[in-house]
Amino acid sequence: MEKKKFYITTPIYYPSGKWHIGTCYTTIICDALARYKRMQGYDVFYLTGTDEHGQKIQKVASACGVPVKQYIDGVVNELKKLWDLLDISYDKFIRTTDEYHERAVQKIFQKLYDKGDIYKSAYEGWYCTPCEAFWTKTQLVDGKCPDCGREVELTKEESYFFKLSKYQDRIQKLIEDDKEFLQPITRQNEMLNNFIKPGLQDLCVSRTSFDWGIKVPFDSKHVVYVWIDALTNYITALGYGGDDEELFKKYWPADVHMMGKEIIRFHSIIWPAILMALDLPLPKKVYGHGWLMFNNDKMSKSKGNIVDPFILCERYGVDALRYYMLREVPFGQDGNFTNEIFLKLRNSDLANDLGNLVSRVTAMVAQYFDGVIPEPIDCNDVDKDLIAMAEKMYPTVTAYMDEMRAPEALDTIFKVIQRANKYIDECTPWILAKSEEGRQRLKTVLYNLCEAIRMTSVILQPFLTQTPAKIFEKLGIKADMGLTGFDSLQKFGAKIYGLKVDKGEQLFQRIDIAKELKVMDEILEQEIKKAKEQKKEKEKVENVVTLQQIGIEDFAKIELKVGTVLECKKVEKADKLLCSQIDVGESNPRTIVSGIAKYYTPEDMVGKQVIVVTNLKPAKLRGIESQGMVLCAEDENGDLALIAPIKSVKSGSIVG
Ligand code: ME8
Repeated sequence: MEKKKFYITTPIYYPSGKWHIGTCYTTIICDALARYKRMQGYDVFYLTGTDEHGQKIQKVASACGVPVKQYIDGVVNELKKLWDLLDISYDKFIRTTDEYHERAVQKIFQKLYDKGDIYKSAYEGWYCTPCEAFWTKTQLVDGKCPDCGREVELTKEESYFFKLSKYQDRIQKLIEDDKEFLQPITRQNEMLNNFIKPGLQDLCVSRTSFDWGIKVPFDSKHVVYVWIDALTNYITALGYGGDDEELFKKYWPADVHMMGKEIIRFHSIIWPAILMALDLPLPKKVYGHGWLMFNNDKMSKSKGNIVDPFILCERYGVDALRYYMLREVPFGQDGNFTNEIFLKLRNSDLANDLGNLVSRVTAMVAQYFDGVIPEPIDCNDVDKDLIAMAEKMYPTVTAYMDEMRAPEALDTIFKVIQRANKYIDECTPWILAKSEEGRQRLKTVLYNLCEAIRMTSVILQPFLTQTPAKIFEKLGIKADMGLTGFDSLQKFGAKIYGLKVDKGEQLFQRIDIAKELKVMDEILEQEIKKAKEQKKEKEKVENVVTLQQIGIEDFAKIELKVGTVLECKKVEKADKLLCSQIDVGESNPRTIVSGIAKYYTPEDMVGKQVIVVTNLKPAKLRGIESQGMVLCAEDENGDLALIAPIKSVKSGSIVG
């Protein structure tokens, strides 16, 4: 029988270069789902990748003085390392700079244009360069970008538009009628009321103000702008628009597009409209998860309040991080990360509940039965309770996973683990071991415990990628024994007796929480310090790169002359200002006020030659009309120096 397919995607990631645990959330949850479905026998295709075009990335790369592609290659390598570290089992990694994607996007753009769904017009809006977003005037907050609070520019440019408005009714019907399409359900009203019902506007889908993008095939002045390039990755990755569409035929439509809540709008409105325009089937589900916050605050690179997944995995293990992510973020809501809860959860669930269970049971098998799992003899009621829970576990967890409720799924598994620990206390193996009759009973007890451990380890495999294999090894279970797949979960009672256990090392060493918290706080402090420094650096770079290049004719508009300071005095009640009389070769000296009193005394100034901007509009400073500006250089520490010719020249000499 042909396997059922399951196509799951994460968004493509911006190559922003600093990865925090929040960024890992989408890939980890998708990974657990993909692994779960694979173990259920589905033919799974799990797609992730990177979103590499746009002005922002072009600017960052040019600020680093590296060709854009080369810069991104480095960042993408780092991201792939992270996914490897976290055992993300993706089947394909798409980059929007991959040639096949670029070609397919051009074909798609052409097709939409030929169909009349893309047309040329002009766009006028307020543009925020760092966010790469256009805003209408009413969306601005105090005249600034509503997302990042930075300055915006009024921009008008010729653009191509996608006729989103044409699909308004069909999109509304889709969200209203297909209750499965957009999940969780709360998002449906949000989309309907905030975006769809007020009216969908046509969408700007090309830009001419930068060139780091895919060229519009019939108009090379334009590059394809963000969403047509980014969203179509879900089909181009399968070969749509290329030479071989076999994967596309097999896997499309997607079963789940998973993403954070901030980009649901694009996936539940724009993406289906593009697919409608292309006459393609729609994805079955768009799922918007909540955010992972840090100490209840939004994680952000610029705040520095980010937790580095590389550090966490190195210190506490990959499974500890995966466990936290899957366990702590409730269905569709925001989750919170604190170092303390992370460490406590690792100690209580992984080291105590799971780790101790495994080490206690393997130690008892070693002590009482020479390390060989005994064959059970009979069952009593206490056994039945444990057995019933273990047998119910698979259907319950499956139902939760079908609804993407990983926390409840893990809770179900850990309840069985806790039940097994309680079972030890109820059965008191150490007392049973003292009598011959007790030893007979002990066989059943230890078998049941080993079987409960096996079953929980089997079902933990999609969630924790390293611990289950270690447990199987301890129980003497090999991959080819048919004891590690989901089909072995239907019934309690697998043939594991006779296997030789190996207690080996502890699965999770307990952590001294107070001590570790100190270490983590120190790491965080350093991150925050680093972020502050980087922010300063970045602002400087942004200031430099946002200045447009000018032609010589623009430079010629500025008149610069050498001046000689004849007199200089402090400006009253103004600590920073000096007022100088400067000879710039005219009939009278100019009065010029400068903010340099912290660096130069009036005595220092007299007799000095300086460079003066002589055609600057006069401005009043503290009631004095300043008739020009003296040029200075300032370094990043705020230290300041006057600019002067290196040998004395005639006052009024032209600089240029
Ligand atoms: O949005 N908690 O890329 P991206 C949970 N390129 N999830 C988080 C998170 C947090 N603190 N921070 C980030 C993009 N994410 C676009 C997508 S798709 C056609 C284009 C998640 O790198 C975020 O919600 O900003 C998203 O799902 C993923 O990381 C990539 O975000």
